[in-house]
Formats: sequence, structure tokens, C-alpha cells
Amino acid sequence: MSPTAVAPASEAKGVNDLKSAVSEGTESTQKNGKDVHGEEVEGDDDDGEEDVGGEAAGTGDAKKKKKKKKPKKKKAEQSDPPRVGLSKLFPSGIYPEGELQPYKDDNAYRLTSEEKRYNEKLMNEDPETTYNDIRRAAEVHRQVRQRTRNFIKPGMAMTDIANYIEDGTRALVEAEGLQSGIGFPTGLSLNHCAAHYTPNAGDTTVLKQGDVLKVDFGVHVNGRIVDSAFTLAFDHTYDKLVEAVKAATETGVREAGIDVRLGELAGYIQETMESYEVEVNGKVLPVKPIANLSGHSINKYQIHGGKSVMLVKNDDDTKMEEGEYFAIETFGSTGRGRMFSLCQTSRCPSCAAKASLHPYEKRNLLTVDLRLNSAKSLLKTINKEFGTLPFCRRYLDRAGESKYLLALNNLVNQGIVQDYPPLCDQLGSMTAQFEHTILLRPTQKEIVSRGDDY
Ligand code: HZT
Ligand code: MN
Ligand code: MN
Repeated sequence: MSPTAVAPASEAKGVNDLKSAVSEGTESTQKNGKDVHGEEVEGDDDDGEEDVGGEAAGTGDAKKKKKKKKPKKKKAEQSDPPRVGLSKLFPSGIYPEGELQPYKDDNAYRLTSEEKRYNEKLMNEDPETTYNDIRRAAEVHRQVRQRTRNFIKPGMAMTDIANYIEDGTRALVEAEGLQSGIGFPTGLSLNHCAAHYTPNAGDTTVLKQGDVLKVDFGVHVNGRIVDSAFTLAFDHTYDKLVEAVKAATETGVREAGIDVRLGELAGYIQETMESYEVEVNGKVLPVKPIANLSGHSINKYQIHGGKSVMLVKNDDDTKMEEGEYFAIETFGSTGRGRMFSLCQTSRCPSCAAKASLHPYEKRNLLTVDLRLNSAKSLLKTINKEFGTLPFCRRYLDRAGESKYLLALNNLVNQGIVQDYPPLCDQLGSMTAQFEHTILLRPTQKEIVSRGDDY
């Protein structure tokens, strides 16, 4: 990020467009009767699709007689499954802010500081650093996950859930090349698996009533990635586990801020998590923060920006800084509280024969001389389709690649592509996750992915 860079002349028009759009924004949003998250303030069920295509769609007169109510302008609203692009729902092009939290203590002054407010205004008006992109990605995330929550039911195949989320994301974000689209492969980790499981083609795993599912998906606009996750459980046994992790993530979000030390922040997260216990089959189990998982900073087109927020107190005195984006995520477990990437394959029902199901991420490396022609050609596809964004096998399939496993393994072995295998605790334990993307604005903290659900 280069907040002080002068916009080249060719971009000047873009800046002005954005400025005028900003001043129109709030007003038209209110006129449309939307709340801060762009949802309809009041339900309006009578403007469904039943007229479409009926008797030559009728002339205006015929229609008026049929519908006795005053002819209301049809309000744009999200469909189910979600397919309405956000530009239809937000004609102003301005997307709602997330939740705002002031900084604390020594940084409380920032909220009213003239200098900080001015810096922030400049950031927002520069297309390179504008907050509007991440807010658009966040609005897509909220709408997709709201529909997803109602869609997911025991008995469904994981593949169908992944497709529901990803097709919805592509439609709402109006995916276009590397300008906007999926931020990273949808994580659908089950039970003792906490992260980085995504189905490959042919996966036959079906969601069960007793499962605890982590839904972790990403949306990006111009490389600004929203990384946010929640946990679904259908039985009540694990309610306390889910509550613990939700609270721990809230602690992380609340205590995060400019100049906050990462090791200390981890301590607050740990404290909240460990204040919970869960009773399973008459046995009381402590909720443990998963010690080797972490939140992370996020850069443009880079899901991990280099800083990590662990979940257990440590002496990392690295500070969070103005302008940084962070994914604040916490994981709790009823097991050992440690992740293993080589899940005891055959004994693990959800990992069996799936050791290679994982998102891949191209490392931002210099081009390497590749001896294998198939690897060369695959890398070309990866560069074109994903750039530095993480991907998975399903995305290679839909990009038209086939029989690429040897080439892919070759790229992984050479260190050109990094793999992220599923991360699991011991079999029989349960894990939960909640995650928000936050933005450390100069004046205040913005929880961009906040919704009315979490
Ligand atoms: C890697 C690959 C992806 C980043 C965290 C995470 C899901 O565990 C530094 C700290 C998506 C994300 C990531 F496809 N990871 N957030 N959501 N996974 S991570 C990490 O690799 S790197 C944590
Ligand atoms: Mn995530
Ligand atoms: Mn993350």
C-alpha cells in the first residue's frame, strides 16, 4: 500500500468520480429505504416475479387494474439463490461502512484529530486506497452468508454447499478477471478439522446432523479481500463451544488497534476462550484456544500480509499499525488445542483419502525455469486466473485444466505454489471458528465484515 503516492494523471478522473459519488452516496441509500447493511428495512413480498412473461406482460393499464395497490417502483432486492449483482442494489456505487469502534486510551484522540481525519479523507478518495472496495466485498459477504445460513442443511453434499457460496459470490461481486471475485477457496471444515478443507471434484462427503461446520469464505474487490467465517452446529451439544469462540473473536476485535502488541492481544483472546467449558456426554471439557492457528494481516491480493495474531499469550511485541487490514479469527477446540496437517488419514472419516484437498496459493516469487512443460503451462494458467490469490483444484477444473496433478505437485515441490492442507485436532474433538476482517483507519477501527448475524 502506498498512501502517500500521488495519483498519476490518468487516474485523476477516477478520483473525481469517486468524490462526487461519495457525496451522493448516503442520500440515495436512505431514499431507497435501506438500512446500513443495504437490507430492505421492511419486507415487500408482493413484487415477486409472477408478472414477468404473463400475457405479453400486459400494458401498463392492464397491470394497474390487476394490482389495486398504488404502482410502486420495483425495489431491487437480493434473490435466493443470490444472483443480483450489488451494482443493482447500490446504484450510487457507494457501499455501507462496517461497524465503527473508536480507539482506546492513548489513541482515543484520533477520532477528532484534524490531521487523522484529513489523512483518512485522502485515503478514501484515492482509488488505490479507498475503503469503498473492501466495503463492497463485505456487503457481498453479508448477503451471501445470510442466504447460505438458510440454505445449509444436514444431508447436503459439501460440494453443493461450496458451489452455492461461490456461485453466489461470483454473481454478487460481479466477478471479472482479477478485478473482483472469490478471495480464496471456501473452507468447509468439519468437526475436529478446523481449517483449510475444501472439497475437490468427486468429493462425496455429506453434512450430518451432529456435525460442527466452519464456513470460511472470501470476497475481493480490486484485491481488497474480506476474510470472514462462522460456525454452524445443528445439535445443541456444542452451543457453548460456539459461544466461546464467538466471544473470543469479539475480544480480539475489541482489543485490536493501532499500537496494540500482537502477543498481548493473543492473551486477551486466550483469556476469553478459556473462561468457557462445554459438557459433552456428561463430561465437562475446557474450551482451548488452538495454539498453532492465528489471525493475520491482509495486503492487496495477499491473504496473509506478514503479521500473525496468535491465540495464546506470547512475547511477540510487534505492533498493529495505522492503515493495516487484519483478519481477526479465533478457533476453539474440545481436544488438545493443536492442529495437525497429517490427520491420521484412514482413521479420520472426514480426511480419509483427502490428504490433498487444500487451497493452494501461488507464492509471489520470481519466475523459475521450469523443466516440466506441463508445470510451465499450469503456472501460466495460475498466473492468469488467480495471480497471487489462493485457489483450489475445483477452480483449475473450471478454468479448463485437466490431468494437472503431476504438474501441480511439481510446482508445490519446487516451492512456487504453496499448499495449505486441512488442519485438524485429534479425532473425536470438536472445533469452532469465527472471523472478521477489520480495518485500522487513521481515526477509528472499522469492522468491515460485521453483519446482524455476527
Ligand atoms: C491461507 C490460505 C487460504 C491464511 C488463515 C486463514 C482461512 O492459516 C498467517 C496466519 C486462505 C487463507 C489463508 F486459502 N490462513 N484464514 N482463513 N485460513 S493461514 C495463516 O494460512 S497465514 C495464518
Ligand atoms: Mn478465513
Ligand atoms: Mn483468515
